[in-house]
Order: sequence, then structure tokens, then C-alpha cells
Amino acid sequence: MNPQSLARAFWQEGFLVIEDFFSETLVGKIDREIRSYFGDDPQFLHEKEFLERSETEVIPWFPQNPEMPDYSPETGALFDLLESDSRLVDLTGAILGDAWSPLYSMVMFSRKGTAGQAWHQDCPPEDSSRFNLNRLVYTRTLSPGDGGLVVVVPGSHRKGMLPTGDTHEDLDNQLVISPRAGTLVLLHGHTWHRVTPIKSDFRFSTNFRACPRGTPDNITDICVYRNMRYRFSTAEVIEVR
Ligand SMILES: O=C(O)CCC(=O)C(=O)O
Ligand SMILES: [Fe+2]
Repeated sequence: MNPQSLARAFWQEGFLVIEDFFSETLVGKIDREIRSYFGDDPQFLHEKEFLERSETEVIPWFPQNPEMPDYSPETGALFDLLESDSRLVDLTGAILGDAWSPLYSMVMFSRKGTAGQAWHQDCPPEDSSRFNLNRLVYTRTLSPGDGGLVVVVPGSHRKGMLPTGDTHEDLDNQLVISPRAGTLVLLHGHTWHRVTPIKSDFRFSTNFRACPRGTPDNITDICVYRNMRYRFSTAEVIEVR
């Protein structure tokens, strides 16, 4: 693995997929931990208006954040093993440059029969130097028919604002990624992306977000959807599109 050539591919396409990046044994442990945390019937924490408008149904968990009431050091340490992998650290540095920082890690759980995640950009694209990097780890292999696939438009991190339109429609030039246990997906926050509806019993991803030097910590507070801009900190639709 050559971090420099992978970083070039990332900057060309706005995303990068590396299968078998993590061992099945390690992601298997993480997968069991996530299953036991959420149980069989987790409930949504997001506000009703967000769920209705956004066509995005995820339940977040922040397993490495000691300020969360459900924090456990043992569980946090397991997620640290993924994040501190030297290959991941080197690749992140090659992409973001020196003095990048981790933002936070988040597991996103979706229940069967839910919408997945509508087309979005994780943060507003007006300033191309202000963005987050998603470092997504998948701990189980999706089978055909499971849904929960990640769809991206290659090169769209350079195309500015996601166009308005239907929240889940197929877009020209979209590319569908079908993650397997151990796959790492690096995704620029301005790249247009979505997750297809969930047909399996549940679906989750683990995201170690990071950002370049000088990026404000609240870079992902405002998310751009095709029908709105939404601010999470105030649970508010700040623009209807
Ligand atoms: O869950 C996924 O696969 C994609 C998540 C996503 O859109 C994000 O973390 O910004
Ligand atoms: Fe996203």
C-alpha cells in the first residue's frame, strides 16, 4: 500500500475503497460489540421533522467519547484499535496533510425497512478547503438484496452544491459500493453520497471522521440535502431548497 498514490486516487475521485483493509477477526469483534450495544429494537434519537424531511434514518452512537453517559473504556479501546492502525494514520496524513485532526467517531445504525440515507454532502461545499473526511469501516458483508449500499458520484467533491431533486433517485455517473467485512471507504465530505434503503434486519457503519488543520470542530453541523440544509446543533431546517 503506497499512501501517496492512494491519496492521489482519493483526490481524483473524491473517495477511495480498500477491501480487506482490516482483518475479519478484528472487525468481527467490533461487529459483536455494536450488535450488543444496539440490541434488537433501538429507537431513533433524531427529531421528527428531520426524519420526515431528510429521508435519512440512522441512530448514532459515539463509542470513543468519554463524555457520553454510556461510555465504556473497554469498548472505547476496541474502536481505538481501528483508529490507531498505522496504515490508516499514514493514509489520512497523505490525504489531509500535516497536523490533521480526528473529529469524532460515530457508529450509525439503521433498522430494517428504513430509508437509509438520502443524497447529501456532510458539510456545505462553498469553500473547497473546508471539509471533513469520512473514514468508514464496515464490519459485515452485505448480501445481494440487503440494501444499505453506499452510492457516490465520482469527482463530485469538485462540483459544488448537490443539485436539488428527488432525495433517493439514481444520478448520472453514480457508482454503487457494496462494502464487505473489513472494507475501508474514505469519502470526502463534499462528495455527493447516499445509502440505499435497508432490506436486511439492520445495517451499520463506523465512521472515524477527520479534518485538515484549521477546520472548525463543528464542520459537520450543517448538512446539505437535495431538499434542504439542516443544522444538527439547533435541530433546524435552515434552508428549504
Ligand atoms: O453509513 C454509510 O455508509 C455512509 C455514512 C455517511 O454518509 C457519513 O458518514 O457521512
Ligand atoms: Fe455522509
